[in-house]
Amino acid sequence: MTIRKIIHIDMDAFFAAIEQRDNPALRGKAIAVGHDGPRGVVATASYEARQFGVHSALSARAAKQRCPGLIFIPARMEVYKEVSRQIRAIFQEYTELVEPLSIDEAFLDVTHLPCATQAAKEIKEKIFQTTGLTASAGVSINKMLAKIASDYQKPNGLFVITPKQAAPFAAKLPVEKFFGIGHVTAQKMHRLGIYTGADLRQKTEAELVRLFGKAGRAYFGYARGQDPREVQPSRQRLSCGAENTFDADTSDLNRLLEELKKAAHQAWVRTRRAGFLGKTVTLKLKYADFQQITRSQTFAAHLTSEDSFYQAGRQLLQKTDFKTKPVRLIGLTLSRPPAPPKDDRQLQFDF
Ligand code: TTP
Ligand code: MG
Repeated sequence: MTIRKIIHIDMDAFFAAIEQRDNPALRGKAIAVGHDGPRGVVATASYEARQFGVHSALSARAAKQRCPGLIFIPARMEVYKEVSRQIRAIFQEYTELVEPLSIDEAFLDVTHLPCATQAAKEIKEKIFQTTGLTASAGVSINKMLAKIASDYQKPNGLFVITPKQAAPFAAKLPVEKFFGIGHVTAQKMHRLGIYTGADLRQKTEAELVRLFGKAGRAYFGYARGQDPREVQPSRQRLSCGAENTFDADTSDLNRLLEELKKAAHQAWVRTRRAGFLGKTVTLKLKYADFQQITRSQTFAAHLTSEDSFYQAGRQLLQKTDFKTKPVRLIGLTLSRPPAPPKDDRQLQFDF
């Protein structure tokens, strides 16, 4: 059986870190992102504010009591979403198997890579170079342990739980750290004298199922450092493009280039919004007689600018019959090949 390599990435104090990045006057200060009103709540707090006990979901009122100098900043969701798209584009450079959990965290299955720890290190660096923000990474053999690992050395952490360490690590964990064990279940476990993974291991699977229902089976695995849940990629987009039909058919090169530029721009804006990366450019033409043709070119690397995208379309236009056949529609698309099939043959495990 293949041992999986899972990375969990979680940005540090996400909304607050972005506000401190964009306004140097806020750096080093106790800030909260959220609405400062009678019914306001804290979305997140800078690490400086956390020292005073300010955290997500705390009321603005309570937050200011705990931290008198606290600076409230209104949320700028569009900015946070854009950063979220940037980090997802970085994840996609490493694997198609990316499961976003929230705006600032995701699981990545990198079983196909030679070294998961190296990939995690690179991803952290790329995130910092691209966004100016720090992330914490956890690396392990499954989702549960990878998520616990990313939290272990926050902020700016990188923590690895190797295949050998998985079971002993889980044995030491307090039960509330396990996936899906909330406050109520933890209380019930405590009443039964179960405080850690090691305590959980004393119970048989049948006993756990009797006590906790179907979830008991999962707890049985968690206590041993096992978690069979797969990384579920968000449905992958394979292409991103734009096309327009003209008011009048044309064979005029300048007119066609103008339309091509427009389509390239529309398509490029879409790719940026979706965090989409692709190496293949496809030009589509529909001639006046409704015959439709496509011409494609695949590059060695992802396209990185609107101009290179447009220039590729321009080259492709030369390979068509536009001079002799008037054109009624032009489109330009960036695409990527579907994910390769998973390789189950890996035997060696290098973390
Ligand atoms: P988290 O990753 O839970 O928190 P965080 O990134 O601010 O801090 P940490 O370093 O501990 O990871 O959530 C990501 C963002 O989601 C957070 O910056 C703000 C938003 N959020 C809310 O709006 N409300 C909430 O209750 C939580 C938990 C998060
Ligand atoms: Mg976070």
